[in-house]
Amino acid sequence: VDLADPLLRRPLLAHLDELATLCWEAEPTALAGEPGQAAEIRSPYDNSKVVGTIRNASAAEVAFAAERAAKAQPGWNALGGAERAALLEKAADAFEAHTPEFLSLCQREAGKSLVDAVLELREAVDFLRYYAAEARAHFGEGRPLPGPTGESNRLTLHGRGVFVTISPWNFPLAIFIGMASAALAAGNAVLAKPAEQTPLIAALAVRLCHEAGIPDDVLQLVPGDGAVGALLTARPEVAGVAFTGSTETARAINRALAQRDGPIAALIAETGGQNAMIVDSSALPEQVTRDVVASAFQSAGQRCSALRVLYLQDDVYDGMLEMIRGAFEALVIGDPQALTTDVGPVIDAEAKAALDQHIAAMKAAGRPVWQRELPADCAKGTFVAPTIIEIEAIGDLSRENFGPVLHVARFKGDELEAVIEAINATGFGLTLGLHSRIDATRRLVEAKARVGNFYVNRNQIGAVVESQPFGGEGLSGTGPKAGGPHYLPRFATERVTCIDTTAAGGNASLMA
Ligand code: UN1
Repeated sequence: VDLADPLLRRPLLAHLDELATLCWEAEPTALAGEPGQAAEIRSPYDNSKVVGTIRNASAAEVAFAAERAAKAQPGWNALGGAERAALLEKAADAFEAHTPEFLSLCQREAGKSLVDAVLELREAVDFLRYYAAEARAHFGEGRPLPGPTGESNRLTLHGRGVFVTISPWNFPLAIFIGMASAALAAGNAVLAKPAEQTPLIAALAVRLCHEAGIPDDVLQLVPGDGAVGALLTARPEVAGVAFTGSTETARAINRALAQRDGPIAALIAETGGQNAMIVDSSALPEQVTRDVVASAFQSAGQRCSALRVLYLQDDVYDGMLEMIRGAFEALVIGDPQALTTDVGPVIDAEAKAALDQHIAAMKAAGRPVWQRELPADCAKGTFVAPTIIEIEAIGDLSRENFGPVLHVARFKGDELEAVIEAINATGFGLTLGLHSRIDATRRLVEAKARVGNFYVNRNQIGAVVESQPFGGEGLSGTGPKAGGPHYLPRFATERVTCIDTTAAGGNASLMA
């Protein structure tokens, strides 16, 4: 990777043709044994353009990386929270200093709009600084606990050992570094597997962490697909896995961890959603319109927080839907590198096929469907036309549709509780939006909804580190919330040290 490459420092290229000359070779950090397969990473906006290549880890490299990590972890843990924090903060500075490169890669490799790319880097840096602060506060001298006179009790936190992180393509930098930095802050060595669609941005992140002083055996990039993930989670060195992705994969990881030798491993999983927003007739229509469009279509709907099912109260249904459709028609679709673009491509052909199939099935079932025409240049990439579909109820959907597709359903004022029950009955519990000016309604929804992040009179995406810790329950994940005060302890073990402090105490009395 040549960081001096002028192309890499220009995120706002008008002509993606220049991508042809930008070709990265990103290497895994463990280099021993038969090398794995090289894979080309293609731009979601223009599938003919290769953004770079990655060499995926082989089975021998996975084994070597795990052994190396296990050897390195005790020293990293012994550094203590404050020293680890200082290194994470240096990495945060390095990320900020490489803003153009990260924005460029977010746009090219992940197809993110400029706004999304900026938010992505901001969140990555926030995670590094927040977990550093948490490590400094909680991974030092520990917490004194009460006890009788003549006894000192203290609770300290320590790394569990080797942590595997398996991260998604939709936040290729923020969630990749968020999970890895939490594990590192807590004193673990980390084997970090990025999504196979977005390894290049992860490779740059890991490289900058190493340059900032995090040892290269303590943080290792292990690129590859699900097969590499399975090799990692089978390793006996692994004491914990942090995963963000589908509910199905989280279950598979859980089974793999249960079956292997080694420590009883912790699983921290942040998975899918079937997120709803409820809008009653007291809501402010302009605000609803803005928030619905952002929640459903920003990031091409590829956020696990995104709005999937909008419930509009009967008496405002037609007017509100018309306003939302007006804003929907104005969305600019196309090149993620163009400044005005609102909706870019979806990540790959598989994602596109699943979404197109869902839309076709809804049409075939006779649902009313509005769909945007795609501009001609979108034929080069994996675009899904932004779509609004009217349905009867959230239960009509059998799975999460991870893209720019909004479903709309109608409810009557006296059906509010039934709507909340239907939302809860999906089994997911990630984000829920409410637009209402009635306090009693807010209190009712808050009391009844089983959901991790509840947003009132605003959009329901873009949780901010520390202010809005993020994560769900049920099919949406194990908790605790990323970017919140309970996250780091889940990456740690606790130890209580109890000392007899009387003059004749402890070993002294035995030896007398
Ligand atoms: C995800 O999409 O995998 O609040 C989770 C938000 C983001 C969601 C991240 N923090 O929109």
